[in-house]
Amino acid sequence: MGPFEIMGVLNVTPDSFSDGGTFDDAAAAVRHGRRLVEEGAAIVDVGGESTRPGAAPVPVQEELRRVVPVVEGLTALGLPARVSVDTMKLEVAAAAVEAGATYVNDVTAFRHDPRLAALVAERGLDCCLMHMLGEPRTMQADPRYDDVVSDVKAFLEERLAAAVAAGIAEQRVQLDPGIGFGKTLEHNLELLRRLGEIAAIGRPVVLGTSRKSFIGRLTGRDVAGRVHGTVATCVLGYERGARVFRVHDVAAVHDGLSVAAATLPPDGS
Ligand code: HH2
Repeated sequence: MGPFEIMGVLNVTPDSFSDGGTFDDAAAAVRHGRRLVEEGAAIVDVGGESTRPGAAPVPVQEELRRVVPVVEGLTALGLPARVSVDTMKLEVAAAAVEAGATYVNDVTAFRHDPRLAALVAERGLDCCLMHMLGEPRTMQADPRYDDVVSDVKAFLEERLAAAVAAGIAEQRVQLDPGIGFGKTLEHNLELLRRLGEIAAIGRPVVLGTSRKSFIGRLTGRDVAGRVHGTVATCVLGYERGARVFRVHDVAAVHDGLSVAAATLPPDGS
């Protein structure tokens, strides 16, 4: 892995908060995935279920119908990038892996279905374990922590231990503080300020700030206007130890991180 990796977001959903409905045709989604890689994505994260606050769960057959053809299409292109599947469902992860995905991004960190951990272990896949308080339907209703950074860190350490206990090699695991998942504006900012405490766990930190509402709160911009704010969070996150950046605007973030990486030592110290 270089000094940083970009995970390009490819949502094949009618209702994602920033790109919903744009790529609900598989061929258009595959074309966009190729473009993300051309712009610098090392991972393309294919998702068929929105996890925005208040989102309704998607039936498994529908999620399979959305995700599998896109993973197949991207794999067939032989791109210089890994394909990731953003799902909490075993059936969807298993089918995506059969279609060529080698990375599982589960926003429940294997709590929704622990059999996902067994799949990742057996197939030697990479995975991202993310912190979320509650579930998407209700997570933004008055989230509370003793200390958000310590609580998130303890959670990620516990989920890392559970993943290793399930047979996943530690070097396959990346950790994500879950910006916006059961967090107020102040919780998100505190996590970004003290991201180094999460990086100190010793696994690569994934940061998913892209176009999120806290950037809108700070800038007054709608989703399409949040790219500059997103780049700022990625550059600062990189300085504080994040190494994988899950974003929609790959070209802009790649530019920002290339400059940041050239001006900072690669270990962020
Ligand atoms: N954020 C979203 C979805 N998946 N996965 C990880 N690891 N980290 C994140 O921060 C993260 C994630 C939400 O963003 P998006 O995919 O753009 O929207 P939606 O959930 O509405 O599809």
